[in-house]
Amino acid sequence: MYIDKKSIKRDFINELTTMYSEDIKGASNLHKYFALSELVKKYSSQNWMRTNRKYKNTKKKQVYYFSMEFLIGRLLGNNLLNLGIKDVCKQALKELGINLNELEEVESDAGLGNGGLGRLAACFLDSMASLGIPGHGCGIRYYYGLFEQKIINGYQVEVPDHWLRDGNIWETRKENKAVKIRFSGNVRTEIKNNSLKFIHENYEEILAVPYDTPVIGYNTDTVNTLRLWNAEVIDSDFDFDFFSKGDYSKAVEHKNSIESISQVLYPDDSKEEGKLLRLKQQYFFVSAGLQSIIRTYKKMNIPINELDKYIAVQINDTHPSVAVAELMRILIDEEEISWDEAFKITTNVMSYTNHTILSEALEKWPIYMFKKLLPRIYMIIEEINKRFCEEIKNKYPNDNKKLNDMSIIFNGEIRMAYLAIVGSHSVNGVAKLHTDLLKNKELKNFNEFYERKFNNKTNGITHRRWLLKANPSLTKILCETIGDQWIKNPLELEKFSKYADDLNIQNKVREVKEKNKISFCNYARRVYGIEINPYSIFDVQVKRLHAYKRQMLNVFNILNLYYKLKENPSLDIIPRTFFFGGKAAPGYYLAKQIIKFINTVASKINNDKDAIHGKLKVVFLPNYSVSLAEKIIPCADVSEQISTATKEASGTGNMKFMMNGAVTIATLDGANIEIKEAVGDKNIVIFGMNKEEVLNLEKNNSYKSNDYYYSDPRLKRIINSLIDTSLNVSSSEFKDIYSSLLEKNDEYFVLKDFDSYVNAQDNIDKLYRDKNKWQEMCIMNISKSGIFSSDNTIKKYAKDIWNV
Ligand code: 26V
Repeated sequence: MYIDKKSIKRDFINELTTMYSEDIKGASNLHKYFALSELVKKYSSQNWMRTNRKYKNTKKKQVYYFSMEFLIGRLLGNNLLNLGIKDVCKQALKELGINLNELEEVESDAGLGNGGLGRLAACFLDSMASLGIPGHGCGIRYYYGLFEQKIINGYQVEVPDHWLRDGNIWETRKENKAVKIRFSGNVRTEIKNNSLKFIHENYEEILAVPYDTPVIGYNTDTVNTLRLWNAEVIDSDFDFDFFSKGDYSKAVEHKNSIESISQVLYPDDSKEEGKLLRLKQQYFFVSAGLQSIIRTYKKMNIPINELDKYIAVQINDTHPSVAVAELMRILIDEEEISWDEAFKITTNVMSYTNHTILSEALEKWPIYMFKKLLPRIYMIIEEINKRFCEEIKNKYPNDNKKLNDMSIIFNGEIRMAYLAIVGSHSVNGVAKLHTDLLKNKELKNFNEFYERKFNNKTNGITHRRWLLKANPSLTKILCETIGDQWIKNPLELEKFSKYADDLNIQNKVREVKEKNKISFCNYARRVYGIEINPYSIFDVQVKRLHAYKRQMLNVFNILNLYYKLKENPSLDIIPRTFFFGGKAAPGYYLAKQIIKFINTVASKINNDKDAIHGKLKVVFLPNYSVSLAEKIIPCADVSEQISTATKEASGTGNMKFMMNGAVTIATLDGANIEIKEAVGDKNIVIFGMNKEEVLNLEKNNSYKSNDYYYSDPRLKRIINSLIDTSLNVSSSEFKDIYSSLLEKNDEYFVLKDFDSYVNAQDNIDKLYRDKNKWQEMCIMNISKSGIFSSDNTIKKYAKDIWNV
C-alpha cells in the first residue's frame, strides 16, 4: 500500500488520542505499540474484507492448514514490512521522537509452538498469503504459549508464558461464528427411512469460539486468516445446570475444566501418551475447524459431494489426524452421504505431513480412553480400519504379520499416523532423506500398498521474516547489488553468486555481519550483563534440546579445545564464542541436564581468564524464541547442524543461517544434504557418519561406545570430567549424561562422531583465516538460499497436493 509520512503521523496521533486520551509525551511504549498496531490493522482491514469476499464470490478452492502449533512470533514489524510501509513508518515515528524498534520490542511473542513444526506452519501462512493462495491456519488459541525459560544457577526453570496479559491487538473474537463440540456420552442406532442412523446422546457440549488474526501478504492485496479456537462454557449450561442450583464451586469447577482445553500448549515430550487433555485439544480444534468449513461451504449452495473440489485440509503431523474421522462423521451422520462416497471425499480433501521418523513421537491413543471421550469417532475409526484390513487381506492373503503391522488399531491402541495415511490422498516427508526413510523404512508397508501417495516436500522458511525483517542491512546490500526482484522471486538471489569473489562486495557483506555482531554484543551487555567479543567467530547452535540434536557433541569439542589451551595457552586459534540456545521439555531430564552441563562448562571456561586469553567463550542464551532467533541468526558465522544422520527430519534453522550468510558445519542429515547440494562441497563443512553408516550400526548392534572412551584419551578426559568434580559441581550432577554415553551405549553416536567433528571444527578455524575465501563461502550460501524460501515449498504443495 502507499501512504505518506504526514498521514502516518496524523493517524498515529489520532489513534493514541482515541484509544488512550494520551499524547506522545504522556504515552508509554506499550500504548504507542498498541496505537501503531491498531493503525496497521486499520490499513489492512479493507483488504481482509475484500479477500474474504473474493474467496466467497469466486468459489476458489480454499486450503486449511490444521496445526496444533503456530509459532508466529511478533507481528508488528512483519505486518509493516508486508504492507510495504515499514521505512516510511520508521521515518514518521522518528520525526515524532519515537524509535520503531523500541515499540516492536514491547510486543510479546506469540509462542504457540514448540519448535520447527510450529514455525514451519507460520512460515507457510506467510507464503500462502504472499503468493495469493487462499490458505488459512486452523489451530488453538492457547492462553499460555510455550513456557518462558529462565536460567537459574545453570538450570532451566519454566515460567508460564502469559502472552495475552496486555491483550492481543491482532486478534478479533468472532462469537457469532462459534460452534459446539461434543464429548463423551453414548451412541444409539436406529433405523430411519430404511437406513441405519447413529445418534450420539448424553454428551457434554462445549463452545468453540474463533479468534481471527489477519495474515497479511507481502506486496499484495491478499489478507488470509489464522483462525484459533478458544474453549468456553455454553452460557446456558453454566447458568442453569449448576449455578442456579446454588452449587457455585461446582459451577466454577465445571467452567474451569472446559476452559482448560485451550489453556496451555503441551511442550513436546517423549512421554506424551495417555494425556486425555491433549486428545481433547486435538478433537476440539479439528471438529471446530471442520464444522466451520462445512458451514461456510454450505452457504455457497454447492452440493456437499463436491466438497473436495473446493476444500483442501493439510494435517500437520499426526496431531490433527482425527480430522479424517471427524469429516467422515459430518458427511455420514449430518449430511447423510453413503460411506463409500464420504470416504472418497474425505481422502481427497485430506493430506498429511509427517515431521519425524522417531517412533516415540508418533502418536498412539489407548482405545479405552479414546472410546470414552469420542464414542462415535471411535466407531468410525473402527469401520475405516475394518475396511482397510479387508484390503490388506486381499492384497496379502494369509500374511498376519503385515496385517498387524499395518492395522490402524492394534494392541489396545489407535495409531494416529496410520489413520492419517489411510484417510489422505497424499503423505509427505519434509526433506529428501526424510521422505526416503519414510518410504523405504518407517512406512515401507504403506508405501508399497499405496503406490502414489508418498511424496517429498522439502521444508522452507519465509525470506521476508528471516532476511528482510531480521537482516535489513544485508537486504540493502542485496538490493543495491542485484536489484530487488529476488524479493518477489527468491530464486533470483542466485544472481548474487556472481559477486562471490568481488572484493568490494565481500567487504560489504563482512561489514554487515560485523555491524550485526556489534549490535548483538550491545544487546547482550544491556539485557544479560555479559561481555562478548564481536570480533570472535560467532558459532551458534540454537534449537530445541534433544539428545539426537547432539548439543553434547558441540560441548565436547569445546572442552577439548579448552583442555588443549590449558596445556598450551599460546595455541593459535581464532577467538570463538560458542552460543547455545534452546528449551528442554520440562519432563525430559537428560535434556535439562545438558543445559546445566553447557552452563557449567560456560562458567568454568568464562571464568578461567588465565589460560584462555580471550580465545574461548561459551554463552547460553536464555529463552530461545522467534524474536531471539531474529537477533542471533544474522550474527552467526558458523551454523551448527550436527544431529545424528537420519534423526533430524529436515531442520529449518539450517536454512535461516544459510540465508544470513553463515557457513554450516553439518552431518548429512535432513535438509543439510540439500543445502550441501545447493552450495557445493566447498561451501559447507560436512563431518560424521552418513545415513548408511548409522543404519548399519543400528542394525548390526555393533557399536560399543566404551571402545571409544577407552581408546581416545581426549574422550576419556572429557567424559571423566562429567563425574570427577573438575567442573566444580558434584560428581552426581551429570550422572544421566554419563550413563547415557557409557552405560546406555550412546544412542546417538556422540563418541563415534567426535573425532570427525573435532577435525571439521579445526577446518572451520583454518577456513576463517582466509578472509576472502570465507566471505566467498558466505556469499555462496546467501545466493543459494532462495531455493529454501517457503514460497517454493508452498508452490509445490499447491500444485502437487492441493491442486490450487
Ligand atoms: C521429537 C521427539 C523426539 C524424541 C522424543 C519425543 C519427541 C517428540 C516430538 C518430536 C518432534 C516431532 C515433530 C517435529 O517437531 N518435527 C520437526 O519438524 C520440523 C518441520 O518439519 C523439522 O524441520 C524438524 O526436523 C522436525 O524435528
